[in-house]
Amino acid sequence: MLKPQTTPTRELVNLDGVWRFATDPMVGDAPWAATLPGSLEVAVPASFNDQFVDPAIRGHVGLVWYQRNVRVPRGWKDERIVLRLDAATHAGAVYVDDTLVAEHVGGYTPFEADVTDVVTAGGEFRLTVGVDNRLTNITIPPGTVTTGPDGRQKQSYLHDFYNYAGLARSVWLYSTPSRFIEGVTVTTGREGANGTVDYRVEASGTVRVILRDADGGQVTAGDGANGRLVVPDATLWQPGAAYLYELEVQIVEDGAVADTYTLPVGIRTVEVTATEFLINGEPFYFTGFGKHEDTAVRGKGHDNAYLVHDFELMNWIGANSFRTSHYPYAEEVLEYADRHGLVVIDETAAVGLNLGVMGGLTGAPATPTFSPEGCNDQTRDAHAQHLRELIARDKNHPSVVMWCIANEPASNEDGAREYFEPLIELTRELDPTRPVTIAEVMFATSENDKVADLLDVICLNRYYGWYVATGDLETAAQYLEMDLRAWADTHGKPILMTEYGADTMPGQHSVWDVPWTEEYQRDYLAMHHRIFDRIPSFVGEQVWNFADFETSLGIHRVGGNKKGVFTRDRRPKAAAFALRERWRGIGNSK
Ligand code: GCB
Repeated sequence: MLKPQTTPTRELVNLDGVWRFATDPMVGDAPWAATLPGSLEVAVPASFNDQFVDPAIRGHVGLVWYQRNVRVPRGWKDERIVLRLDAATHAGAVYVDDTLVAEHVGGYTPFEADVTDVVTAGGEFRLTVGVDNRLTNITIPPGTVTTGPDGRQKQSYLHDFYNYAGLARSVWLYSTPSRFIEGVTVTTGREGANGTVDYRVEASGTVRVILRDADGGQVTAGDGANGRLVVPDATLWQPGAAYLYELEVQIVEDGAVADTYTLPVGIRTVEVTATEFLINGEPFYFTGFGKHEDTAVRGKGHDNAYLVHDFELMNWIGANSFRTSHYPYAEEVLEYADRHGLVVIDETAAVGLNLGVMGGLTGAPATPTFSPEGCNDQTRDAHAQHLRELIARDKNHPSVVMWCIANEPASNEDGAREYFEPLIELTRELDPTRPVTIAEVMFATSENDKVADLLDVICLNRYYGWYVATGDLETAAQYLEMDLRAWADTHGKPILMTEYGADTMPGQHSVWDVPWTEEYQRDYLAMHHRIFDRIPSFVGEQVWNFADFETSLGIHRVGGNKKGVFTRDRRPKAAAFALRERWRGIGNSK
């Protein structure tokens, strides 16, 4: 599914704005059949939760309803008309007047409906979207809904960020000709100084492609739905030095262009050896963060000002990469990374597939994660579907260099291999060009882990000096080094630290190693860096987290997770300056 765009043959209407809103208890049986009752309105794109002060809305579990009227441009009489939602978290049902036109499960990937037959050019329709925020053992991410004594539903989940929901990304109405380009896939390579662009177009009709350089000059062209374009003396897409060509795809009918779509193309290669992560054949060392889509009031709502500011801060601090922890981010984020040369580890929403963590934290006997009541075949089917949608959406982004198919699953438990092996195979089948990884939980060691040999890169989330050996950086350093060396010796694969971090309250200070102080966060990170620099197969460090973020309520969190190097409103803590010194010195490779 192509991201909609305006071209000489396509038009695009953005439906963001302030919509009518109601939660399920406020509406009758068929809320789509009439104007929603009440006077509530809600901003789109944004999670609904924090926009309201009523706790019953913020914490509502179940369906919420979004509605607005839409006028179809009058010039679209002979066009194919499509309604597209960039995301509905976690499931959406879309009605055009009284007709259900689309249903979708999975909160972070787009979906669309061909509405040509149910709307009229020049006419108006009532667009209603029911959004369900419930997570169960067969959704990705998983969760549990229970019913309290008063009949109210309660949502619990095993991931450490607030279950923001709603329409957090844009909604669009767009037109295409009736004969249209459905999909484009590009993979790029190098032959000496030349670049190669292998392309595959899904379309009925005669296909022609034109490749232009960044100045708009034609480089080469090709005929047919599949082919290889050769770019003499190609300018590569490189970390920190992005360069994008443009592939214009056309359907040509009787000598005229019937449809056209333009895709930015970065020519680059990614490979992994036993000790290195290579981009364009050069060793790449990741510096950066695990991030979140999280800001005050908007929740997970995509916001272009935060997009720009976050990338500016990452550039300031010397971060060359980030992981889309713990779900696919808005496509605008990847497009920006493509244009600005940031390297992305693209993660699925499979977070919290780990019932053992719960046991570990509460002292309760752990329930097996991979079991009929836990993550079962249906969960895996949902996970597979999510992978298909993610890779279909993100496969063409040069910034994306690796798929992370889960965060901290119980890869040490029985059943993990049976659960993950088919998903890893599926990922490779869908995209043979990028390495595959999982971010490994601390309970999964080089000895008891059941999936690491199937992965290309070992990504480790570790909290020595925080959850383990709290306040004792010397002991923490010993544990860390033992752990990393054991992984290096056992697997012979590159190792990337995808999480290490310490909660920090800005303004707390101490001359000793006192957790929560700004000095402790700084020294904790410095201790890690000393150890990382001793491990030859180490390929990068991504601190947890870029910024403080909202979590569910609990005794382990004070106003959310405070492991940010920046506060939630993006002010630097002391550690930011220390990281800047290290990372600006490292550049892209060590
Ligand atoms: C983790 C998780 C991350 C949490 C973090 C923490 O291991 O992957 O989602 O936020 O630890 O701060 O506890």
